[in-house]
Amino acid sequence: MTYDLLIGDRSYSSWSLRGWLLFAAFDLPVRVELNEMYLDSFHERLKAWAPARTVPAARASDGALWTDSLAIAEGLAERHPDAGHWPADPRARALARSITAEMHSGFTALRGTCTMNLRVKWEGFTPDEAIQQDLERLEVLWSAARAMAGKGPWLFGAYSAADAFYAPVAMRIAGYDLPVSDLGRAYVDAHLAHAPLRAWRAEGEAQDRTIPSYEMGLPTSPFPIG
Ligand SMILES: N[C@@H](CCC(=O)N[C@@H](CS)C(=O)NCC(=O)O)C(=O)O
Repeated sequence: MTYDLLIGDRSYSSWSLRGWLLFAAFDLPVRVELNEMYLDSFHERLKAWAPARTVPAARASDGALWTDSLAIAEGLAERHPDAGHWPADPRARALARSITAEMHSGFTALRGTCTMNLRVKWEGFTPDEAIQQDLERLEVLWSAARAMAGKGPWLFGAYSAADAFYAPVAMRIAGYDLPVSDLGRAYVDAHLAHAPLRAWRAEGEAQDRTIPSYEMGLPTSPFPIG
């Protein structure tokens, strides 16, 4: 079985990052096709992946098509049960699925205001009340995962799909210098040191495209991955 994955710009597309990590962090080879987001060619190319309308989208060589990151997680877990997308323990697996689904459907203030940008660190960003509530919720979920399964650095011991889904939020915490607990900081640092994520970011830097709508109008310093 081989796979193709359609992604957007690595520096900005948080959903693409999740989708790609579901392959790369689980040693599943995938052929990647990048299309620069929001150009006419991006929307044009997506038509060939219909009914996909957004990235990521993944296609298997047997014709199966997943048009959403959570569907990619479940599709790969179903086809590669030993790859480790979900924890082996049923209770941990239930929690991992729950917090992954919550990331997929929630955290709208944090995700909406603090768009992922792997090109710079923003200086002087002040989180509003809604973002602070999202950060508090993150701590609740991360602590619950650790209490059930975790010796760290990952939420459920070994890297799981839950970590792939929380990787972009970890990048936002790093890139906007958002306040988190020591436990949260250690988790963010684990993502910053994660080899697949570093490789993804380096490729985004090599692409060297700035999308103006992702600019915050704040002073910047280098993004904290070397
Ligand atoms: N629910 C989707 C969300 C994907 C999504 O919103 N992707 C953005 C890029 S990060 C996109 O393709 N936007 C293009 C558009 O909305 O036209 C998933 O989890 O895969």
